[in-house]
Amino acid sequence: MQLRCKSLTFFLMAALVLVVVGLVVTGCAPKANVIKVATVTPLSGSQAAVGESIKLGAQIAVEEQKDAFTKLGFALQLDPQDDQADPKVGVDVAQKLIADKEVLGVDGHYNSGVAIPASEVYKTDNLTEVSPANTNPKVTDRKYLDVNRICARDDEQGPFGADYAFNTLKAKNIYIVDDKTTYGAGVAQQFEARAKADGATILGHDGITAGETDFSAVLDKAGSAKPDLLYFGGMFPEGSLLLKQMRDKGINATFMGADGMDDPQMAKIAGNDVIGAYYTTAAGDINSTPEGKAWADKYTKEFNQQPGAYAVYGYDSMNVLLDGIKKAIADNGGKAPSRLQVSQAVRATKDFQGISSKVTFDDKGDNLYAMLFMKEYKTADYPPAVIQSGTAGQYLQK
Ligand code: ABU
Repeated sequence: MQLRCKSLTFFLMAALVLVVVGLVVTGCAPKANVIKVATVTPLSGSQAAVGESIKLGAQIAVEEQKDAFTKLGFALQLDPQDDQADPKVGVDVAQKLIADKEVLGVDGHYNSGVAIPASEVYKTDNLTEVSPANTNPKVTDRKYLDVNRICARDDEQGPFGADYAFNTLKAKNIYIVDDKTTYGAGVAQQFEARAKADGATILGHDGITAGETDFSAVLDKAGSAKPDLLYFGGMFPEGSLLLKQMRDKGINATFMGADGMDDPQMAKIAGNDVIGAYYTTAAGDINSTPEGKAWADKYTKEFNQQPGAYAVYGYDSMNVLLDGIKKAIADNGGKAPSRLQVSQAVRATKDFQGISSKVTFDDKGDNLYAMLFMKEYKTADYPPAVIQSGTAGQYLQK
């Protein structure tokens, strides 16, 4: 009898081992409850530097929160994706993320022109997005439950720049150039509307193409109009070259851009020609608070490079997302929440204390605490000095 019992135990143990080995070999091993959160930013192409820094900021947040998720019974994983700053690629990435049911949130995108079409895909299954840097009004004006941003909007940023140009820099005659993208043309149009309302004369408004490197034609036209100030709506790869070529041609108008210029690459490309240039941005000076400086030091130590302007916004956006997921898990009795439950929890974010800013979303997904900053390159060193700042809402286009 004892022998039969021992044989049975041996048989059962052997069977268990075989089942486990079989599951592992066939890839069907029982998995921990996985929750994935994605970053979607440009990780290749001319805007890769800014996209990489947002991703690395988000990576810090995920690493910090892994233990908390383990205690809740979930394996938290970062899923970094490259949208190449291209709307078509962004939509393909969005479709891939929608198909992966373990993905519960997206930290991104960087480019408004990519985020807008991609969000039409996320919307099909309520996959929530928190953007660190999309500033075009349309991103949130559609009032999608799953689209949020923690930064300011271009119908605040453009007017903020125009008021500063007209009232503080006393620029009365202005020439505008934009890169014809959703973001660049959008912020330039918002700038133009407020500058005109302030009383400025717009001498001309031309477009360049993203990826172009020779701006002679547009600069010859702008230079002959003799503006006090040239405003550029677009990104740092083109804006920095435009500034450099403007100075090479002897055009000494003041240069002003928007937050597409807010990257260490601007000074690297434009060199000393960057001195005296202004830009508005939704990203503050990370070193202006002790918490911000400690975070920047951690980033620099971990990745051996200084954080780009929006890196900490990538970190804060990810933490807003993870906070919402944790609340949705709690509301769901400790079980994995649905994407809709996560979207609802994220939208309900109130007085979340990030490093860059507090976050409370309004009914559109805009952050009531968003700020705007005017930066001026007094030397060719990044980051340039913040010379004015204020809550973004006060500048909203009238
Ligand atoms: N706001 C910075 C540039 C990114 C974008 O909104 O397109």
